[in-house]
Formats: sequence, structure tokens, C-alpha cells
Amino acid sequence: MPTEPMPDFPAGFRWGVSTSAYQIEGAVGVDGRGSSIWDTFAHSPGRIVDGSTGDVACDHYHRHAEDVDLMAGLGVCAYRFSIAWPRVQPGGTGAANPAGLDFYDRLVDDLLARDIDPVATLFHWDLPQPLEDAGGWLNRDTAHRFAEYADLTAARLGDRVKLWITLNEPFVHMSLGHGMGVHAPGRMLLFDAFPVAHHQLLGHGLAVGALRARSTSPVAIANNYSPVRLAGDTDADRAAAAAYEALHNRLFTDPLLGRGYPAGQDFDAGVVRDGDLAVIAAPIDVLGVNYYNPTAVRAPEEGSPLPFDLVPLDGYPRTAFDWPVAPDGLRDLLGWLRDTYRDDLPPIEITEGGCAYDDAPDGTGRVPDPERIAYLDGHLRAVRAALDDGVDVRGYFVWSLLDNWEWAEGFTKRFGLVHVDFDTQVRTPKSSYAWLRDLIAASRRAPAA
Ligand code: PNW
Repeated sequence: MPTEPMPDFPAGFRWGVSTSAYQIEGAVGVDGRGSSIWDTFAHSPGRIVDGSTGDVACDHYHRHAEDVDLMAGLGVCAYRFSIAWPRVQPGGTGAANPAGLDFYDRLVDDLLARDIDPVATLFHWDLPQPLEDAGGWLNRDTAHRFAEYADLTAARLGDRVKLWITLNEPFVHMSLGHGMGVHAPGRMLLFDAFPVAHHQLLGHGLAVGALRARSTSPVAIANNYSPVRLAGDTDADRAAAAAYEALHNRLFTDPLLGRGYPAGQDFDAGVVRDGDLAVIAAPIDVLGVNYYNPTAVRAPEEGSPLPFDLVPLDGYPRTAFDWPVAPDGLRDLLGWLRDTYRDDLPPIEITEGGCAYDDAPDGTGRVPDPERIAYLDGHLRAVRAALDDGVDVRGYFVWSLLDNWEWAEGFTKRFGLVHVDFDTQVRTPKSSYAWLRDLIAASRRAPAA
């Protein structure tokens, strides 16, 4: 257990928790929801390590009142959830399905009644399957469909959602979903997946316009970043690190913040049309930063298809996902963002951070997770240090409120502050929940500086 008292955070610092629709909702056939690429992928044999699907997940669709109670008990200021596009537009186009929007309408009102800011992500990877059948994000038209969906959603919720997030981790959706085939839709295009980057960014820019027309709330995007650590000291190693940094950390952020695509790889893939970069650079109010770990990079072996080689990062404890626990990487990353984007960098919210461990009830009704407490303690201190470094960080959202369905890892990776028994759906707050509750309470009680 951490012993040093946590330094104070600024008054109004936004303490939050994050989830996403397909990972928690279940109720896949309910109230007219259409199918998404994740339904298709999860139901394809061999794709998910434990053979599970999100058909039921945490059954949050039917248990959201209990889950909002858990958030209220934690004392969070905000809840970041995602809206399932196939609930709003079962076929991916056309009129809204009112029953699908009703669910989010109720959720938003429940949150507001408990003084929790609703933070809504429009796309957390669950593309309507009919749009995938028409080419998905490889098809430029999907960007326009996304803006239409943003418009329908904001028409209903725009008066009450407090922060809009267009896309979640477009880099992961491009690379794991379309480059390497380990996420839906399971394409293995390697660098031929770049049109997926551009069309997501174009969809983001068009959606910013649609949201602005319907809502006065701030608009953001949630990118994942991984600070790059050099695992060698030759010029070839440095070139490899720069190539990886361009791909993972700059490919989406440079054009978003008005700098066009990074040089090097042919990132624009021949799909960029006149005017697109201006649409993509539509001003955003907040940059969402998802941070899990740094990446160690060195020069590739002769004949490698990639311009870099990723190697294990030594010297850190590891989570059950084998990801290094490196809070110093978060401080480095925030400094890198400030130094790289300077006056173009909007205020930051850490829209995800968290860790998976094999948490289990101990037989006395408790779920001890001291590693998660240590993880959060370290990463919150890193945020505090970054604030002292002058980086404008407005909040931290823990991934995740609940143990949930972790994509290709199925139910085998538990990221929650709250343990979920997936047979009974019983929720049990872990020891990290009580720790964070006390920290948030102390922070929200602290007098304004
Ligand atoms: C993020 N990687 O995904 C997502 O936004 C969440 O939905 C997810 O549950 C969470 O992080 C934990 O994994 C990622 O392989 C998935 O580097 C994979 C990677 C990174 C982020």
C-alpha cells in the first residue's frame, strides 16, 4: 500500500471512470439494435482466446441503475461511456432507432441526477456490420455516415452530454483491426491499412461540425499514446524509434492539430483529397489521452517488413496483460505532447488508464487488488508531476469501472475497480475502489487553491 500522502490536485480536477458499449452492455438483440463488426468477429471461431462473446458481457444494458450507483459511491465527477452506433442506426444509415437512443437518454439523466457528467464516445470500434459490408473504414463514405450518426445522436443528447469524444483510439482500430487482424474486422493489410486512418480522421472532422451544430458542449477525440524508449544507440535505432513515433504518436495527432501527416511513410495512401486536411483540423476543445505503457524500439532485422522492431521493456513490474507498469512514461508522454505541439495543444484529459490483474474474491467478500492501487497511485502522481511541469491536464478516467469483455482477450483480463462474476453478474467493489473513493473524497473536499 502507498504510504506517502497523495499531493493535492487542482480544484475541479475531473475524476472519472471509463467503459465502452460492446465491452459491458450485452443485450445485443434488444430494442432493435443491429449487429456490429464485433458481433461478427466474436462469433467467428478462433478469434477470442476464451471463445466468449459480448452477447451478455456485464449485462449493463439491464443493470445500468446499479452501475450508476457504483459510480456515485465512488464519488466520480464524470463517466465516460460509449454509444453503440448499431443501437442508434441498426443498418448504419437512415433514421434513428428511437428505442436505441432511449437507453442512452435514461443513462444520461440518471448520471445527471447523481451529479456525474456524462462523457459520450461516439465510436469505440463497434461499426454497424452493414457499413463493413460496404467497405467499412476503407470506404470514404463511412466518414459521411459517421457524421450523420453524430448528428442524430447529438440531436437527442446534445443538451445534456457534457463532453463529446468522437473516436476512441483510431490507431488501435487501424492497426489491430485492419493491419494485424487481431481485432474486428480482422483484416491483415499491414501498411495498406492507412486509408482507415484517413477516413476515421475525416469522419472525426465531419462529426465535429455536426456536433457543434447541435450542442454547445466541448468536443474531443481519445487517442492512445505510447512514449518511445530507444532500445539501442545506433543511427538505425534512432531512425526506427522516429518511425514508430510517427506511426503510433503522430499519425493521428499531427493532422488533428493542423500539421498534416508526418513525413516518412506514405501515410496519405493516395486517399487524401483537397480540403480534407482542413476538415480534419477543425478545432477541438480537449485532447483525450489514453495511456497504458511505453514502447521500446530498435532497428529492424534485415529483411523485416516493418521499419522498426518492438522489444520488451525491462525494469518494470508487469500486469496480467504483461504490460509494463511505468508511471514515468505518463509524465514523459505529457511532456512530449507539450513540447511537440506547444500552442496547438488543447487541454488534456486522460481518458483512459488502468491495468489488468487476476483479481478474485478472497472468501470473506473482499477482492484485494493491491497492484491496482499501486498502479493508480503511481500514475496519479505522474499526472501531478506533469501539472507541476506546466502541462494542462484536466482529469483522469480510470479504465475501467467494471471487469468487462476485453476484446480478443474475452473475459480473461480484469481491468475493473469493481469485480464482476460473469456467471451471476454479482458486482463486488475491489480494494482499489475504496482507495480511489477516499482519494476522490479528499480531493473534492480540498479548498480551492
Ligand atoms: C484500450 N494494445 O484498448 C481500449 O480503449 C479499451 O477498450 C480497452 O479495454 C483498454 O484499452 C485495455 O486494453 C487497447 O494492444 C487495446 O496496445 C490494445 C492495445 C492498447 C489499447
